Amino acid sequence: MLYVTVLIVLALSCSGVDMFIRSTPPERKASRNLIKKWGQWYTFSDVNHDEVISDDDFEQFDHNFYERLGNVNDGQLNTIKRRFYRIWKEVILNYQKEISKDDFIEMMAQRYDLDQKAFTEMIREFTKALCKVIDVNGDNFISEEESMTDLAAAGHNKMTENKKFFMTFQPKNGVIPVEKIITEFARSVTEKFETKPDLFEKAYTDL
Ligand SMILES: [Ca+2]
Ligand SMILES: [Ca+2]
Repeated sequence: MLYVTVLIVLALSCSGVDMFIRSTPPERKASRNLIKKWGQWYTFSDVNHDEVISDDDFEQFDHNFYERLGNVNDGQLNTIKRRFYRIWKEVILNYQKEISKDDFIEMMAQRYDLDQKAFTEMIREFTKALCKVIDVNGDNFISEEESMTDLAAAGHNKMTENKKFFMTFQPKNGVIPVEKIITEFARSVTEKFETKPDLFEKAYTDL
């Protein structure tokens, strides 16, 4: 009997069962919560609402944003813009021509699985570069007017909703520190499970 059992165990360990176990891909570290957040981020970044993110979205944002500022041709603004475009192209498109929502989520999951610390750092750098664009007067605070310009350029034109979006971040003396936005956004898209209410998720639902 013992001999038979040993044979069965041996047979199983050499068979497809073992092969199956070994060939099962490692479990994803990204949680459902993160996948949901990356999906929201994707939707928000699809400026022209055609359900795909491409250079067109950046160009539309850029065009709207600088048109609102009166198309100033300022060397420093151009440098800030170019820097944000480089990081946007890398983080959002991974240097591709366009990206679908599913591929975007898969790309974020792979980056997150590879190195969570580097992933968070990438998100912080991305948000920092974006805030440099939005913070037109460069005082490291986002005013209501700056926030409105950003949202309108990103394809959101309802004043009341845009104001609600801004108020979600509980401005003090009418402004939100850039650092708060960086921290809140990084938390939103890098925390496996929410440790406190996600201001970005709330803000998106107001739009
Ligand atoms: Ca688009
Ligand atoms: Ca400012």
